[in-house]
Amino acid sequence: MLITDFRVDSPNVQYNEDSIVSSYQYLSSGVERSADGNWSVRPTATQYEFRTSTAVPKLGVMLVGWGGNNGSTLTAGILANKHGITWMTKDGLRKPNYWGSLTQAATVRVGNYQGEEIHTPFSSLLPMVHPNDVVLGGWDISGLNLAEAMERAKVLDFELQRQLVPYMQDLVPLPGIYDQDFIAANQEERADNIIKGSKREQVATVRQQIREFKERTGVDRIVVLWTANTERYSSVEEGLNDTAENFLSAIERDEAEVSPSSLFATACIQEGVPFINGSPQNTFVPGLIEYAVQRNVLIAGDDFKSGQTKMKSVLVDFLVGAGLKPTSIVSYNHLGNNDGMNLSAPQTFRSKEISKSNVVDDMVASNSILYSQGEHPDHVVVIKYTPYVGDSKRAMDEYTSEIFMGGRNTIAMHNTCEDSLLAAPIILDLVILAELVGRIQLRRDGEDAFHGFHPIAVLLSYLTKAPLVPEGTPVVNALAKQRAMLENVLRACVGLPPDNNMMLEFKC
Ligand code: NAI
Ligand code: DG6
Repeated sequence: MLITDFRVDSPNVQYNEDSIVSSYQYLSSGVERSADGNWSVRPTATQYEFRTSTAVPKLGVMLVGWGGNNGSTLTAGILANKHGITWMTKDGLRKPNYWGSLTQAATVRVGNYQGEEIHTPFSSLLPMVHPNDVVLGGWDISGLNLAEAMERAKVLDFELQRQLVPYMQDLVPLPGIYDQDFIAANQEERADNIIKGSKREQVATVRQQIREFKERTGVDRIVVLWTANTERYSSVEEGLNDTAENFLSAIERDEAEVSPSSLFATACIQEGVPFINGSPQNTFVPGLIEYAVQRNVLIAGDDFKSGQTKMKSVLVDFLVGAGLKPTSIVSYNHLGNNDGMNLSAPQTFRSKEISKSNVVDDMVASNSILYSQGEHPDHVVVIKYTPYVGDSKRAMDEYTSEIFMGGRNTIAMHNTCEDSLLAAPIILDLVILAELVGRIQLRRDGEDAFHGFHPIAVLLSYLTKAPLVPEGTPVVNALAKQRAMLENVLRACVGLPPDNNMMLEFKC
């Protein structure tokens, strides 16, 4: 059964006019090693207080790459939902939905009522922005309006597109920062909507564009998200981008190695606006990370975790968790959209190859019964541009594992799906959760003042292939763990314990 409206009845939770305050005991465990080499594991209990503002703002979402497949598909999806647009297909009448969005289409268990499991929408855990209320805007180096961009993307049914044109034809992307050195040469043809000037001037222009958008739309908060082309990696060099100071002076000097995505992120940090990177490149060079932390502005990334990788972060977790040893993972995919065309250049492909390749590391490292020190499965990632299939990506995976007594198990998978229909709901979750995370404050026992989470938003890891984390923080790729982290933190904010699945009440 689904309940959408509930209150937590506990002396540890207070519902105030503009906030929910919960007093929370965080149970964990610490590991220690004595001088004589003996290990001990000690349960720990730390008291926290969470304070979540319940004032849901009017949210502006500015997409870099707004006119791309993801950007136009997300815009169309929101407008279709908002205006209740239905459309006929050969399979019958279709209605808009937000399927694929964790916040909008997934539930969490809150308890049991007379033997029946009770769930609530993820979005009912804490007050969140509703996607229909989001005000969209953004940039693109291609000047097509959003109706034309939707047509170019060839993702949505014609009958739906036809009805959306009046809502989308007046939406025109702002000019973006184009640097042909960072994306494939084959993108040059569409680059007709460009911010001119030095890098310092480009940052100033983006800042001005953000301010004007805020003023024009009257939004309370803005989140910026990069869903533009995958860039090549920037070279990380001492004196160039290794510290915040060096990075900022590299912009002043108009250094060639500062990428457009890093310039957008800089403008956002200077405007105090969260910036999320949905592509795989190293936008967040060390100096930029240091800058975001100094300014305490939320950053998150990298690379949406949509299809093949999501499956991988489930399957390998299952195999290793079951005591089976994946020894070879071969992930092949072909696609024919503009993303595929851009990734056909070796340097941009390399960025994607890196983010797709590191996703099993934590699962392999978790089991040294199966893997010896430094051992890793063979892991191959292939992407081929095949124009004919358009946005409908084909992903083929082969997982070979060693099993009991020298046996071998091979699992092969074939997945066909419109890439942008997987990515668009993830973009929504990223911006909705980034906004929410900004409204949560916490303090540990002994701390005087409330403060926000660390500006590197690890809580959004579920949605990214290569989660950006503060130095020294373990990177978690396993999907179930990522979801549990997010869900349990939100539960803590309303004083609910983690769902431990013990169900002891049924075992006596
Ligand atoms: P797309 O190529 O259709 O859209 C990208 C848009 O960005 C284009 O319209 C392009 O003109 C624009 N652009 C390029 N550089 C720009 C800049 N500097 N400033 C402003 N606009 C710029 O690609 P798509 O399919 O929308 O994907 C977007 C990004 O998301 C890609 O990097 C892709 O690798 C990444 N991604 C996509 C996933 C998916 O499932 N669709 C999953 C994971 C990541
Ligand atoms: C081909 O791999 C193009 C890419 O942009 C992917 O479609 C995207 O990164 C999604 O990857 P995955 O592994 O999450 O399906």
